[in-house]
Amino acid sequence: MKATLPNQGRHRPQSTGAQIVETAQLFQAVEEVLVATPIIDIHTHLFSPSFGKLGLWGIDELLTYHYLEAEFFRSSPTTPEQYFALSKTQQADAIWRALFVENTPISESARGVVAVLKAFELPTDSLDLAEARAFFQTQSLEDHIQRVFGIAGISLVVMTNDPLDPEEAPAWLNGAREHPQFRAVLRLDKILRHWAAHWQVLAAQGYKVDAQASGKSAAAVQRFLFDWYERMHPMYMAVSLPDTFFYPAETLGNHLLAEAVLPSCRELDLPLSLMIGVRPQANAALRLAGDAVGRADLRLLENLCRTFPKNRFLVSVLSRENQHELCVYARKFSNLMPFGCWWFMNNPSIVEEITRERIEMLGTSFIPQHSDARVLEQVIYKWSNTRRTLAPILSNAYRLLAEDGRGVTRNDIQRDVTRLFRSNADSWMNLNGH
Ligand code: FIX
Ligand code: ZN
Repeated sequence: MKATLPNQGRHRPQSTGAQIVETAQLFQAVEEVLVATPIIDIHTHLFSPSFGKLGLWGIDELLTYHYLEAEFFRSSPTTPEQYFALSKTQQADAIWRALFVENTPISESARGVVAVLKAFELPTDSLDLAEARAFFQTQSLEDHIQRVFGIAGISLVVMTNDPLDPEEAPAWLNGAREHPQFRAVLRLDKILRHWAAHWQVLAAQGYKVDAQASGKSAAAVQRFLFDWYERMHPMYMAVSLPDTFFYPAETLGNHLLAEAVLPSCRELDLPLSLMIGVRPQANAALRLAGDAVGRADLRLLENLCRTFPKNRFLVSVLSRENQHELCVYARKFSNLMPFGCWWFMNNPSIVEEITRERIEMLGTSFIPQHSDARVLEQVIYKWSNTRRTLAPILSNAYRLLAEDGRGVTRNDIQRDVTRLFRSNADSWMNLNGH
């Protein structure tokens, strides 16, 4: 006797609000819902206008993005020393010439710049940047932000804010104005990874800390975090961790993580974002472009999620080899939320693999993507690429479901896309539906 699959033979009551979408129409329905659903971008390096020059935008910043700098050095005889001695304009001209004129811009990051130029109806094959520069120079930032967010289909970006950054901290202390579409994050790398170089800044501000983070240092760090929580109202706390990071381990960073950061996150009801797998400065001559990737021992996640069950961990991993383990750990611990296809993962070939295995193992209980945008207009191509990559993946998941006995309505598709790109973040970060 042929096994019957669940629901086979029984007619599922029509879902309210819409009919079952025919299999042949699934791709179009998913595409339309993805385009129509404003996305919450949960990790960027963007800044709202009140941070002035910290907020990067325009063609010269787009071209001198560290992803493109790394590619430039492979297609030009210019050495990093020679390049970094140039002005920003000269650097952008050099990158445009090498990657967009002398070669075809088919890499993910180069194609992204082409997509931005096209979005503003600027020429995408000019020999120079005169017309593009003239366009961006005539934009007023607030209007430009609204236009960029509209094209990108995003409602909110979450920033990366470092209370120990000498340029950024004064902006907060001088009362940086909150912006409804830019929410803050309390970034902790200088505390958890570079304490030796930064503890004296806290001490100078009156926090009773010492070089060994001994005695009441952890309590003082907690007070520091509470004070900055009041200033920033962050969505979460965050740290980027090398591939060699492990927990537990007798390290100063782990001591502060367990005794200061995680208790503060519990007290303030904030997730902690762990971005794991950087091999810092594999080639320091490339500066921001010099970081590489390494596979981490993700048993650290098992240990953290089990040891701190009342903490919520937002996790992105940089090694392709770690992605599958991250999905398995997310199945074991509901206080673990995988997010994004980070950095070297944010390429369609890998985004497809990661997203398919996440859907297969986690359903819609994960956050598929973040942009990591450092330059405002990058959200345009990073989110159009995400929608382009996800539409076939999600519609294929629905096709398989239909073949196995259950159709979906447009309401089902809207509910799923909203969960993936909004309410998973909203519920974890108390965004209150922004
Ligand atoms: O630690 C991070 O937030 C990383 O995303 C950055 O350090 C990295 O340079 C980046 O921008 C990757 O996209
Ligand atoms: Zn980042």
